[in-house]
Amino acid sequence: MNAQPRRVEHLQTDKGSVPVYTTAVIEQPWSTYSATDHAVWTQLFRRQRELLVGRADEEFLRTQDAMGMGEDRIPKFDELNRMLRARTGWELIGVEGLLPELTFFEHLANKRFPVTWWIRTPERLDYLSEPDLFHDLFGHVPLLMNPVFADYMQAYGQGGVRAHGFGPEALAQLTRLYWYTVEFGLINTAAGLRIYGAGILSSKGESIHCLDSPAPNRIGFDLERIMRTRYRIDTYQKTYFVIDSYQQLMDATRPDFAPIYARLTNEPTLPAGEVLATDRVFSRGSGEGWSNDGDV
Ligand code: HBI
Ligand code: FE
Repeated sequence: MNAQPRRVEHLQTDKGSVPVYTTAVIEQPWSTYSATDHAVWTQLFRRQRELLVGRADEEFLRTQDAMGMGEDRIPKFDELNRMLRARTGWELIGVEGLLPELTFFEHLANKRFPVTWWIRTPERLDYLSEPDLFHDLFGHVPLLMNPVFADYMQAYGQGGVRAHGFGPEALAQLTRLYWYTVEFGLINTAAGLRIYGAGILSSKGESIHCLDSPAPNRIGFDLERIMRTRYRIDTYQKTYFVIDSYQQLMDATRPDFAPIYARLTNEPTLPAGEVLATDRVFSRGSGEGWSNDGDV
């Protein structure tokens, strides 16, 4: 028998909030969710869906519906897995919290997406410093139904496993790539800029900020630029990177990263808020839509 799934969260210590890592793979303890757990799902689901119409990539919203993710109750991993396996060969596995990097990469390389089994409490609806079930399921899972995006996630995991031989700087660069694409990415669609990053999709405030606020930079995707750009985890992003298509992500990730790591060891990292002369900057024109100043 498996042990009882634990709820592994950051610890408050005299050094501040410290992440705790866990490696167990567990069965989703669905029958143990309380009425409050389901109510938190319902409230967050409704709130985000309302906000994300016209903000999220239309494919994300359509796929969420097609998978049967709805507001009524916390979805069952088993049910989502039937659709995922058939479509892209991915499966969800239950985990207790943050995984060590190598463990995380190995799961992705084998098309297993780790989903935290527990959901946040009503007292902390708006901000958590670690993934919970709402972030993982609502934010990450729908795009795993897209074959190109799913291949990117696998390639990322494989790259992560290889990067372990290259030392901490290579790992930091790969983490930035995940951060600025999978978690906080924007996509330039025919209808305008849209959200596809799960860290935005699961956050009310950031869903608004990333598109509506004049403060952040929105810069065209550039692999090496991203791998040099530092980020903050405790505020809204100062910069979002914009892809033209999921194919662009996959194509950028296909080459061997070894020469890139070698080249970047000589380049300084960049602060999150800086704009370079070579950046393709997106801005709101006088009309409604977004335009790309740099590359007309
Ligand atoms: N573990 N469960 C979980 N979910 C994540 O998104 C995650 C992780 N461990 C490490 C990690 N992300 C990051 O280091 C990424 O850089 C890859
Ligand atoms: Fe995430």
